[in-house]
Amino acid sequence: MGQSSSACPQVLIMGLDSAGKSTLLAQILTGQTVKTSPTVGFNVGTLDLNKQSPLTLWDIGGQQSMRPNWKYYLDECKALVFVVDSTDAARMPEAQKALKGILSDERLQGVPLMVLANKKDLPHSMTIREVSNKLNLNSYTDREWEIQACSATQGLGLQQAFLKVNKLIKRS
Ligand code: G3D
Ligand code: MG
Repeated sequence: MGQSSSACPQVLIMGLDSAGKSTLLAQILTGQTVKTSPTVGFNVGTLDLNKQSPLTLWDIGGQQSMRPNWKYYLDECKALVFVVDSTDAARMPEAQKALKGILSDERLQGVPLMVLANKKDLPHSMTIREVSNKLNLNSYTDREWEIQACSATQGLGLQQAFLKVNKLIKRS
C-alpha cells in the first residue's frame, strides 16, 4: 500500500497575494498554466516527483484578510516555500515583513525555507542576490534556506525547486 497523503511531509507555499502561488501549484501538479483568481481559503495537492517521496503542498490565500489563518497551517509544516514576485520591488519590504512574521512562529523553528523568486520570464525582474538582500535572508542563520528563480507560468525552475525541498526536508 502506498503512503497515505496524511503521512506525507506537509509543505506550505506562502507569500503575498499575486506572487504566483496558485499558478505555481497548478503548474507543478498538472503541468498547465491555469487562470487563477485570488485564493480564498487554500488549494492543496500531492506532488511525487521521484515516485518515492511524496509531498503535500498547501497554497494558502495571501491577502491581508487571510493572514490570520496562516497560523493554523503551521503545526505540521516540514518546509516553507515562500514565493515572491521578483518584478515587484515596491512590495519587497512587505514580503520581508511577512516572511519574518511567519518564521518567528515557534512551530516553524528549524523548518527549512525555500524562497522562489517568481516571474523571472518578465523583464526587469530582480536578481536572486537582490531578492535575497531585500528579504534579509542572511539573517536566517538558525535554519537551512535556499533561493531559486522560477517562472510559474512557464514551468521553469519548479521541479528543481521541489526536488531541493525534498532534500532539505530529509536533512532537517
Ligand atoms: P497568488 O496565488 O500568489 O495570489 P496567482 O498569485 O497565482 O493568482 O498569480 C497572480 C498573477 O501573477 C496572475 O496574473 C498570474 O498569471 C501571474 N503570474 C504568476 N506566476 C507568473 C510568472 O511566473 N510569470 C508571469 N509573467 N506571471 C505570473 P493575472 O493577470 O491573472 O493577475
Ligand atoms: Mg492564490
